[in-house]
Amino acid sequence: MASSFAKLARSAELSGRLQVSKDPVDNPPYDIHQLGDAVLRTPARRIGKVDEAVRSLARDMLVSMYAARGIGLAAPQIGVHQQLLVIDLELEDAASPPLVLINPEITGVGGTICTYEEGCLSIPGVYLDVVRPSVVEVSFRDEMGRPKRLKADGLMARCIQHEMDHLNGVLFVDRVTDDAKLREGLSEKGFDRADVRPIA
Ligand code: K1U
Ligand code: ZN
Repeated sequence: MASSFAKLARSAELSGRLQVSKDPVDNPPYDIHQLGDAVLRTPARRIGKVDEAVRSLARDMLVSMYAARGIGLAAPQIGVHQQLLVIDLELEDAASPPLVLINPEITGVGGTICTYEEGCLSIPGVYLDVVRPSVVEVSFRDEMGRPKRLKADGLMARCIQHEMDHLNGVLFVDRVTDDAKLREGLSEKGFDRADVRPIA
């Protein structure tokens, strides 16, 4: 059985230089902005050079995401308008490296059009059905600036599309078609329906 240290070291090796603990901390580096805050509606800019500053930001985003017990986080959620997002579907597995996507672009969608109940760290406590393609292909740079391609399905495909929406100033509630459920879900948690920008 590998020790925790060995698992973390392997994780760091696999994920470049982004070794962070997945244990939630009490004082994360960033607060997460909530629905109604204009920063969530500002499109993110492409990142030029992938350097230590970008890796440091990605590290801080991961710590903030683990603290909030999320599986994804996009830079605009912490008020940073850069095309950077992090995803980790294996919160309980220290050996499983997180995914860092820089300047991601969707190069294809497929599978079926499926419905899934989404949540968002920027709209805590609200979980509503959203319809999206079940498979997505994405090109991006990793934390070392290496060009990558990924074909994802299931929760990973869902999370990539949700996080990429954040980079364009779009929130999952903008895609909810059941307006009664949307109003009810938002008002239960004290959010304002007027802050939703429905996708045409
Ligand atoms: O972008 C975010 O705010 C993160 C969001 C990602 C996401 C969740 C569900 C569907 C699509 C995208 C979250 O992590 S919300 C928290 C959540 O739903 C969750 C947390 C831990 C385990 C499983 C789900
Ligand atoms: Zn979100």
